[in-house]
Amino acid sequence: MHPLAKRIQQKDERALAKAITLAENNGADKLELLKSIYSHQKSAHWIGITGSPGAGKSSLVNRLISFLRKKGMTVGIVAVDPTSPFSGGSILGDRVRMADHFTDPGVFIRSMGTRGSLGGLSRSTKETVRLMDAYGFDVILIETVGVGQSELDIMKLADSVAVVLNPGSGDVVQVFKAGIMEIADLFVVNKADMPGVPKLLAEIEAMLDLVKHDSPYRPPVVQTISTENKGLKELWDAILLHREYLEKSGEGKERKLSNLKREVMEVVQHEIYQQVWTHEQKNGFSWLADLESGKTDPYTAAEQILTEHMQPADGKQK
Ligand SMILES: Nc1nc2c(ncn2[C@@H]2O[C@H](COP(=O)(O)OP(=O)(O)O)[C@@H](O)[C@H]2O)c(=O)[nH]1
Ligand SMILES: [Mg+2]
Repeated sequence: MHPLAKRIQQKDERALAKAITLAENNGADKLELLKSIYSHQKSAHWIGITGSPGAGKSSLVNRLISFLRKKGMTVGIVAVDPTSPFSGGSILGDRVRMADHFTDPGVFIRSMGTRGSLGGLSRSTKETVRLMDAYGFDVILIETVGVGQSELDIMKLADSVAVVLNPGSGDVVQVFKAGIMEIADLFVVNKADMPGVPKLLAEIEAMLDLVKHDSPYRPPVVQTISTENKGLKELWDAILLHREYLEKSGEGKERKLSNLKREVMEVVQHEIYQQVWTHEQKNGFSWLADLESGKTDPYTAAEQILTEHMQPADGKQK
């Protein structure tokens, strides 16, 4: 067993932080670590929270943490903010707001940047969530800005996805365009103290009619005012109801399995790429000169690399 895995099991927070860094930086013994913790996961409820910047995701997460702590539940939080590659920006803002929770041993907050995640943001986020799960948090919240494909991929790893929208923001169209509508399990109309709530509610329902017309599950819509700590119970009830649906319908198992399938393929893809890259680097990218002189083309070069990699000249599998 990886030494960090053992310490994580003993609820050593510093070991958890170290393990996440190791995963993020793609350390040499990363797979070893992930193998050791895999069976220690306690199937926490993974909840994704997505929406436009400024929608109130962090405020909501902050309130949800307090709400869950009062119920005696422990919470791990992964804040993914690809718009802040430097350690400042909104991540820092989130940190300040989350400050109340930093001294609480039942809460663990980790911000992820895009830096260092060689295997892709969605992969290192997933690994972080798994590490937190193995540590034993009851609930894991994943906050991400709904902007691109990698954020969409991140949301797919959650059991329940909450999409945060604001009245008067034109969010619904954005969400629809980004393909988030299809993965939403519930909608949160946050800033319900602002004008335009009925219009937004109608827009969401119309959009749901369009997208989810043949599904047995219709995502509920809850209203919150996170600045006033309102609607948190309704939000949590909706999340629990979705969890119940996942269990009863068997969809939860299906989702987990298709996520696992994707994860295996991601690891394979990454490991092969890494091996090929290392090998080619050692050989000084021998095909580069031929590319430059026009003797070969990128596709032939790639084909040769793949062939050579899969069937080495000495006949032994690499
Ligand atoms: N009026 C109002 N403002 C809110 C509400 N929730 C959050 N805000 C404000 O919206 C801004 C963005 O919030 P934040 O949680 O950082 O959004 P994030 O970018 O989605 O994480 C902050 O200034 C919050 O105080 C709400 O329910 N009502
Ligand atoms: Mg935020």
